[in-house]
Amino acid sequence: NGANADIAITTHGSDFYFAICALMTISAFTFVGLAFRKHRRDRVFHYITAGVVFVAAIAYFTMGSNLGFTPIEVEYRRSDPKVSGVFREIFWVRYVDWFITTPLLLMDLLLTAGMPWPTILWVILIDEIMIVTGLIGALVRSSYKWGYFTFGCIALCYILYQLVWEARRHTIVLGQDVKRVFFMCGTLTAVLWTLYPIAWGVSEGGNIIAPDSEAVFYGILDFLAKPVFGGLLLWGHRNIDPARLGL
Ligand code: RET
Repeated sequence: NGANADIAITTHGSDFYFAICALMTISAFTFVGLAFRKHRRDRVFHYITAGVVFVAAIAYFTMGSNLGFTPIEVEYRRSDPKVSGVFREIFWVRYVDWFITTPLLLMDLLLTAGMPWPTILWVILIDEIMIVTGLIGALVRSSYKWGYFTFGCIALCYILYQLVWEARRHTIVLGQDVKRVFFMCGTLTAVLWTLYPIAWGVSEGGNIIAPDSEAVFYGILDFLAKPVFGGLLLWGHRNIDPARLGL
């Protein structure tokens, strides 16, 4: 286990990743199954949300199998700051997952709010910048990594502003059901997404917590941000006609 990395997940970490993989897979099939209850033209939120958890299931399968990572030298060993040549397992596959799934999650929210396409595409572009800066920062050994992290945090602030302010105000004219589901899922997203840079800071960033703890931290966040978020969103949409949102 972790022959290439001095600091890698143990079998417990691997088991945890596989457990999340199972939960993602179950939710994916559930969301697809629920789509059949709707007319074909009214399934957009089911397809987007099922896609999110399918992609996550594959990413978690990869991490559980101890693949999709590269060893990156860390500036110090947690137990002995003077030792060099220590490598931490950095899962780049996370960012492949997020690059695909975070735009889909934003589409879930911004389409619910009836935002115009130019705004949606623009916010997604900013989101891609956030994910890529996180990836580059994670792969950088030196403290320049914190520069990338800062760019990513600025991007996140802009996204949260769009969600919490612009998009939320946009829902006011769309009726109680839309307002309610957007408020619930938007708030959940705002809280959870703010915790990701903290997880990054103590894992890929500062190498403060062990990769097994990283598995639990990101794993719980991803579970809440994808299957739980998705379930709430689809439930909230049960009586909403997508035509009302211009879809
Ligand atoms: C990084 C590091 C750079 C700074 C910021 C980050 C934010 C990441 C976020 C990820 C969200 C992921 C989700 C995954 C799906 O479940 C890239 C960690 C701000 C917000 C929701």
